[in-house]
Amino acid sequence: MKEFRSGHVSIIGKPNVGKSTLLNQLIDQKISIVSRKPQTTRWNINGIKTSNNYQIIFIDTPGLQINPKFTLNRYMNKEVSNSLIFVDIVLFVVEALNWNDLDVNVVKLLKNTKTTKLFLVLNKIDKIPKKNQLLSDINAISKEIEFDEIIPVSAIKDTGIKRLEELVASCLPVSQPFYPIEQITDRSERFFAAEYIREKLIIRLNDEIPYQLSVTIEEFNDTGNLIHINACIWVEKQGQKPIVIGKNGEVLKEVGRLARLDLEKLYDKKVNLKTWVKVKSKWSNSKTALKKFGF
Ligand SMILES: Nc1nc2c(ncn2[C@@H]2O[C@H](COP(=O)(O)OP(=O)(O)OP(=O)(O)O)[C@@H](O)[C@H]2O)c(=O)[nH]1
Ligand SMILES: [Mg+2]
Repeated sequence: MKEFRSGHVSIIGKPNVGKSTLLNQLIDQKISIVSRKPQTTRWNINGIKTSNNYQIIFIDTPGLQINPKFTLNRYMNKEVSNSLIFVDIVLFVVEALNWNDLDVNVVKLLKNTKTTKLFLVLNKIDKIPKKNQLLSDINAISKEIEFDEIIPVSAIKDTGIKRLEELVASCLPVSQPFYPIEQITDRSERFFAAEYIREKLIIRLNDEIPYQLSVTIEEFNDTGNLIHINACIWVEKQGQKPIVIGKNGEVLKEVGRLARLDLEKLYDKKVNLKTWVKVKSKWSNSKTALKKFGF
């Protein structure tokens, strides 16, 4: 019989390169929220993939920022460095043909970290018309830091993902699984409720508002067939409250409806979701507020 392999794999990179999309594709389930705006992910999220021969614990992380100004952003960067402690493999995700200073910033972190194995994952190759363009990209990136493997993928189109998974699994140490085989994440049902609401808000709202809102779950009551959820959306300024609520409450209603549909799929139960909007001035720079919001 083949020996069972198991280990931890951190997914890191600058904002918006598709780390969360990749995690969701790798574990065949949407657990990490995704949007076309940078800085969507705020917390590390474990996604667990178990097969007959291996268990991989993938850690999705926030996009690494350069010189973050707010406490929130510093905490997000700290999540990235925390994810690198005790991992077996690091997946450095970049967007094909879009290398810039933000990627160099990630290289700096990697050079200061002792990693066992480093894979370069070139994502979004579906956007590249001529695949030979990738070669010069790979050559340029390889000058910055040395990689054990280079894997071009499209997280959205599911191209190269199986190969990536198998390569990762073959490099893990022989070990018993860390989690029960049916478990797909270490995060709670409450966590996903807050995250899905935040995702719908990010997608719906413009300008700076997505960066200045946070969601807390004030009540989560599973009655068997139905889950009652009361959620509070926190904004930084009084003027943001009517924008989040919308004319006749239409924004909040639509956000609530879309979040509820996703949550019903995830829990496989009916959900009754109520949302409120409250103001907490300068929460993104307050350690006390950030503690309440889950940091
Ligand atoms: N064309 C294309 N778009 C992709 C691919 N993967 C992700 N995207 C898009 O890229 C955007 C960002 O995706 P995310 O998965 O949220 O990126 P992220 O790296 O997790 O972003 P942060 O959490 O903000 O750091 C979204 O609009 C995705 O749909 C891909 O393979 N091809
Ligand atoms: Mg993300």
